[in-house]
Amino acid sequence: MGDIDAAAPRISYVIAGSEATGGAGLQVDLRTFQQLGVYGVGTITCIVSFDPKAGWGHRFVPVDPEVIADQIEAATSAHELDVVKIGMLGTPATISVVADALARQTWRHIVVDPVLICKGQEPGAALDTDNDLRSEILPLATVITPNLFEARTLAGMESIEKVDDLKEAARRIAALGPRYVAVKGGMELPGDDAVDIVYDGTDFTEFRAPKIGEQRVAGAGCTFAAAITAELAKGAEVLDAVRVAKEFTRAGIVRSIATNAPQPSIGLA
Ligand code: PXL
Repeated sequence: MGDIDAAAPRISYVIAGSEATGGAGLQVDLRTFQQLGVYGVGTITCIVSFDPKAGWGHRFVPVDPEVIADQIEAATSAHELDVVKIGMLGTPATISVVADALARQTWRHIVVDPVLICKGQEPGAALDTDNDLRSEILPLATVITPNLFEARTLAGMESIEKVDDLKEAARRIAALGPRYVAVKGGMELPGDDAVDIVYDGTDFTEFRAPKIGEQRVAGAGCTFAAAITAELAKGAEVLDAVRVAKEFTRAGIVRSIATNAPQPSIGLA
């Protein structure tokens, strides 16, 4: 005890929102890092506290941009960080401070989970946030992991109903600058399987596994992107990281936890 561990663990960094029930956001990201054997460091961008008195609606409070910058300064000064996941940012001011901080060093991998909306926000503010995310953060990404809603929004498509639509969305989102696009079909894409498509600008790789249950599970998207991040931190190639992340997320969904909130929460894989 007391000695510095020469074989220190790999570190994964996450910049994301706190979700107070523990079912999504930074809490899920850090649990995922831990389960996959990497040391997690986190910066909080906003605080989401669902309101049980009002149908579990979103209450959203952004963290002051200066406090976000301070957290990033502390984390990046204490550790040699080179792999980061970006989760919910929430406001144009947050996007701007995070984009500036990311530009201050080189990163081996930036994984972006493009969390576009929070129901507690004004629609106009949400549109500005989407546009800034598209122009300031997406081009920096090694991997971006949109769900169907986010893929429709980012690709400007009215509907995504089959695997070919996932591919078209991936193609259009790749044109915004990320190196790999992993579009998640999830529960919503019709069919018996949960299908994900990864596009590297040239080739498509399809991942599929039978759907589990009928209900969306909170935190699955956060887990998927965090697991990709952890695997990349350990040195995996992107497609291998996605393969592990899909299996890991599926295992968490199988063990999802019933809560008093409307959706079950992802469990430990
Ligand atoms: O699952 C998307 C998500 C990500 N991050 C935070 C959230 C949510 C959904 O509620 O609250 C902080």
